[in-house]
Formats: sequence, structure tokens, C-alpha cells
Amino acid sequence: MIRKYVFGSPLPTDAVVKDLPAEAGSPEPFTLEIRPEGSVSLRLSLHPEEVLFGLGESVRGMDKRGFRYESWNSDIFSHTENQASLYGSHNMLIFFNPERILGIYVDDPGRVIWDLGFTRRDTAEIRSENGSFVLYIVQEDSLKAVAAAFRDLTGRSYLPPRWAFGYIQSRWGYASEKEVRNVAAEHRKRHIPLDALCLDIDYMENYQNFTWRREAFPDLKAFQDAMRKEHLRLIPIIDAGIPAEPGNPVYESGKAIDAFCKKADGTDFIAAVWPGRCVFPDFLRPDVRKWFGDQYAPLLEAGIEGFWNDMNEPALFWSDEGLENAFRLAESLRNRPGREEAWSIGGAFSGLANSMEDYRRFCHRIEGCAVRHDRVHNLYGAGMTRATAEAQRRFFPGKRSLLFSRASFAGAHRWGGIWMGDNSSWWSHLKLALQMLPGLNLSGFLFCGCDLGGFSCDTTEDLLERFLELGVFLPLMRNHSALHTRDQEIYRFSIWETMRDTLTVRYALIPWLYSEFMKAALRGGMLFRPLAFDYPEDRRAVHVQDQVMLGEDAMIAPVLEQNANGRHIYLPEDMLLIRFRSASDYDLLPLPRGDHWIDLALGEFPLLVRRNRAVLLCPGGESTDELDDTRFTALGWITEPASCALYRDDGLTPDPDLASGLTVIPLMPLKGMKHFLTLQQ
Ligand code: MIG
Repeated sequence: MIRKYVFGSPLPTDAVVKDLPAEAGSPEPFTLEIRPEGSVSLRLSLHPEEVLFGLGESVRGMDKRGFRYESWNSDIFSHTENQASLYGSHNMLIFFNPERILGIYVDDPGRVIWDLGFTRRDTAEIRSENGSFVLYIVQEDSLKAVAAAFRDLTGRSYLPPRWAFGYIQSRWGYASEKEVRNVAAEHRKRHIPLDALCLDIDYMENYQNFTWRREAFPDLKAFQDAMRKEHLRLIPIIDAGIPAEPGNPVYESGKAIDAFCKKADGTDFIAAVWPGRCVFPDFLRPDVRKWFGDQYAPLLEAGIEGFWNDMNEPALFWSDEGLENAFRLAESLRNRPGREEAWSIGGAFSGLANSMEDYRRFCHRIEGCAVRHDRVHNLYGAGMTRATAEAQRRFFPGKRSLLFSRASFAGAHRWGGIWMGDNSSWWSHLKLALQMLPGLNLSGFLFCGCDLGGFSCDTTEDLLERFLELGVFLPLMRNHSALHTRDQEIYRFSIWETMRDTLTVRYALIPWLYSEFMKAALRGGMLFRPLAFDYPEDRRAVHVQDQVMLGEDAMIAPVLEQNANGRHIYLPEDMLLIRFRSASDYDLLPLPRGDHWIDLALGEFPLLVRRNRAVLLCPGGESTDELDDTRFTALGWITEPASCALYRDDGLTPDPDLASGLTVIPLMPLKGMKHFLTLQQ
């Protein structure tokens, strides 16, 4: 059951697709407080055993209790666990204790502050700065049913093409076609599977969207065509800002429809990002989305089937006004060199980027009215995602395309996937990536991944390997790293063969993973779940923070610490442990419910499968084009006649039909736990 409450005059967000009548009266069991300055708070007392799931992209554990979070899309390079906001805002939360299961979605495009037992451990307080929002309260009798209700409310998740489940190599700093071709060749030479290569801002002319540097990337179409022959695809980056340069064709065509965000005086808002001083398309307007989408034409015409959209929080380096203020402040302090002044001078400059003053300096036009940016800040990236997705659909109506964005909001999950932004080559960020998966899925973002190996800082061999061991199970499996960090391609490391073996598991699992993904997406379910969703009665399982359910029948439990040679795993029921070393080298150990120490040397990683269920391995390949999804080895601990269901399609159809794609596979008890199958096409 979903109840809807409207407070103030909420702005449209495009997040909700279901029309519901609003309730009168108070939003039980929350108490409401309207603050004098206009913000509105919802308060709820928390049971001693309350567990809170949700908030998608955010720091800390799967259980969000005990910290303060803010929905405010932020470019947070090198984030640590005290960061209240990351790149996306996902306002879904579930309160779960032995007496209640209660979900809420706060449909508010501005800043929302979530004090979840931070000020007081026994109280949650959720505050909307806008004071205008729509609240949806979901009451169901299971956690899975709450998740399904959220999806029913906000619509079906984005479906990527199947090739997007292949391994993707990326790096900020690939400076020429030659360099990218060389990276591809190094993978192919060593039989390291690979499906795509990302192009970062280095491919552009002066970092300008929709251009490419002709001296380094002479003919993008010829390049893409050549890569396709090697079963590879190029995925260029697009940023939010457009250089404010008269004569620049994108700028001029945007000016012609007055596409850019404006200051109160009616002039275009300008702030610097990579190309220098930029204007910012008003992605909240449908006509601007159409115009922006049309700018992708030269890349789409070159045959590009995937994009990643960046800097769309939007990230701002500085505005003229901000810079002016900083210099003025610094000047006023010039002859007073005290201790505090030193901090103020530093702060004036370090606070230039992504400043609240700048976010208050410009407006959007929504249904003809000017709306100050800070009130709708969290919608900006979602609008860009939609603009790109609609352009891809116009251009390739018959097939699905790849798209992933940095900034996001509920609703954008219908248009594209996301990556988790600028993580670091830290073990804590490996754990964080695992812990964010269920929250992202709860908000509809099924297609997601993190920068494997870590973006900033120098990775280490073992960290990259352990990241890959998690990455095997992520829908978006991309190795990406920052400019000036250590080379991070697999073949740069002495243990590259171990890493390649890890990737063979990914490729053998792709048909099964794709099937689990599509079943979840088409049924409104989650691919990744906290254990509580499957074992709500098991108080041990409910509090587990470092194991995650995957698909209908499996669980992942990666090694998350340096130099650990294994880990503890809690099994809420009997499960088969598959300890992988490669697609052809693994151990099968049936384990009873309970606690286990599992040895996992570097290069070994576990997948746990429920008894009387199975996981399917195909013969593998070096690209998704080569995968054969008719011959499988099913791995399962089968003690009574059972079955599993595999979904298959052409990997491209925009209108997949779950029922017609499903094949039911019977499984009989077998001593060796390996079942060889041949399916019809
Ligand atoms: O200010 O395009 O998160 O993945 O490599 C940095 C350069 C801009 C941030 C993205 C990152 C990308 C980088 N970008």
C-alpha cells in the first residue's frame, strides 16, 4: 500500500510515473514539524533493533543508521566516510524492525537532510530545505514488496545492451587513437577479455563536447569501425558545460533556442569547468534536452553505441563572481596576516568550486517560471541522462545503447546507469562499493559499477585483483583511473595472468548474470539485496554488512582487506561454495548453514549458491560477441529434483518479453555437482 502526502507546492521531478491521489491528514507514523524558516521535518522514533536500508549512493554501511546524510549531488573527489553527500541523491529509505516494515520516498529535488539516529540514536529526522515535497509512504509485509512498490511508483529500470556486461578498460589520459589501439592490442595479445574502451576528455578538442582532436583522433568513424572488427566498442565521455564562446557551433545553436541557465538579471550564468568559461544547458526543459541530444549526432553517426556523462551535478570550478569575491577577501586580509586570516584566505579560494553562492546564482525555467537552481539541484544530472538516452533512442530505435552518468536522481534509473564517481585506490572504497549496491538497486539503479582498481591514488596489484573479484559480479565492469596515477591496465602487473583468469569467470558467467539482471529489471526487483531481504527472521543475517545477495539464488562475499588470505562468511542456509580461480578451475564445497572461515588466496573468490539452485557457466570468450549461450555447465548442490530459469534474448531488443525469453532447466541430484546442458538457441 502506498500513501501520498503533499507538502507546500512541490516542483515536478519526473521521478514518479504513477498517479496517486494525495491523502489528507498527517503522515502516520511520522510527526511533522514546520520550521519558521520554511523547512519541514519528519520525525520517527527508532526501535532498538531498527535497521535502515536505502539512500543509494552514500557513504558507510548498508544499514544507514547512526549517521547524517544529505541529498545534494556533489563532485566529491577522494571522499571519506565523513562525507554527507556523494554524486547522486536517492531518497528511498526503509525502516525495518521486528514490528514494522516501512518505506518512504521523499520526492524533493532540493537538499534533504537525513539525520538517521545521528543526533540521537533512537530518532530519525528527515528535513526538506525546500519545505515543499511529495512524501510516499509504503507499507508492505516484506522488504522485497517495498522494493517492488518503489519500482512500481518510479518505473522500470534502464536496460543496457548485453555487450555492456563485457569488461571495459578506461583511463583519464589516453591521448591518441594510437594509444587506445595499443591498449586494445595488449589485451587481445594476452587473451585478456575486453568489450569496450572509454574515451575520456582527452579525445576532445580543448575539452569541448561533440568535437574530437583531429591530429590525435583523425577519423572517429574509421576508428570505431576498426575496433568493431576486433569486437570492441568506443565509449566517449560527454560533460555538462558548453564553452561560452561566440562562434562555437554548439554554443550558437544553444543560444538560438536560449538553452542556458540564467542569472537573475537575465544573462547566461557562466562558470569555469574543463573547457574554460562555460554555460550550462537547462536540462530541466524538454526543448533543451532535445537540442542537447541532437548534438550527439556526429558521434552517433560515427557508430558510437555508448556514452558516459560526467560533471553533471553540475560540478563548477569557479564563477567570475566567486573569483572576484575571493580576491577581494584576500586583498582585504593582505595587511593582517594573523592565524585566522590565513585560514580565511585559503578558504576563500578552496571554497570556489561547487559553492552554494554559485548554485544560488542561476535559474532554470520550469513551466515558464524561473526556479532558482538550489531548489532543483539534484535534477540536473537526471535531465542530462534523459537528454542522452532520448537521443540514443531516436537514433537507434531498434536497439538498446549503453549510457552511464555520474550525477543521478530517482527517475534517471529509467534512462541510464551510473558509476559511483571518483573513488580512490583504497581498500575502504572496495568495501564501500559493495555496500552501496543494494541501496542503488532499491532506488532502481540496477546497472551500476565503480572504478575498479580505484580512480585516484596509485593502485596496488592486490587491490586491483580484489576489485576485479568484486567487479566480476557488477553489471558495469570497468577499470578506470585518474590522470597521473600509476598505469592500471591489467597487463601492467606481474600478476596479470591471475587477473585474466578472474576475467574468464566474468565471461563464463555473463549469460547467467545477464539473465539475473533482466529478471530483476523486468519484474521490478533488485539484483543486489541486503541479506535481510531474503532472511528477515534471521537476526544475524539482518545485520550483515559485507555480504550481498545476488540475483535469485546466490550470494557474494568478496575479500575486502589487504593481505587477508580468506574471510569469515555467515551462511543463513545451506549453500554451495564455488571458490573460483578461473572459469575452468574452481572448488565446489557444500557447506551447512552457520559460520565459516573460507581460505581465499589472492586470485580466489567465492560465489555462494542456495541448495537446489544452480549457477550457469558458458564456455566463455574474449568478447561478448563470442559467447555461446546454448552450452552450459550448471554448478549446483542438488539434493532433490529442482530447476532454474535462464532468460535469453538478442541482447539488443528495446522491448524484451520476460516470458518468451525464459527457459526452465531441470536439475537432478548429481554427486559431482556439475551438470552439462545443451539448450536450444
Ligand atoms: O574533474 O574527465 O569522475 O571519471 O576521468 C575530473 C576526467 C573530471 C571526473 C570523472 C572521472 C573522469 C574525470 N572527470
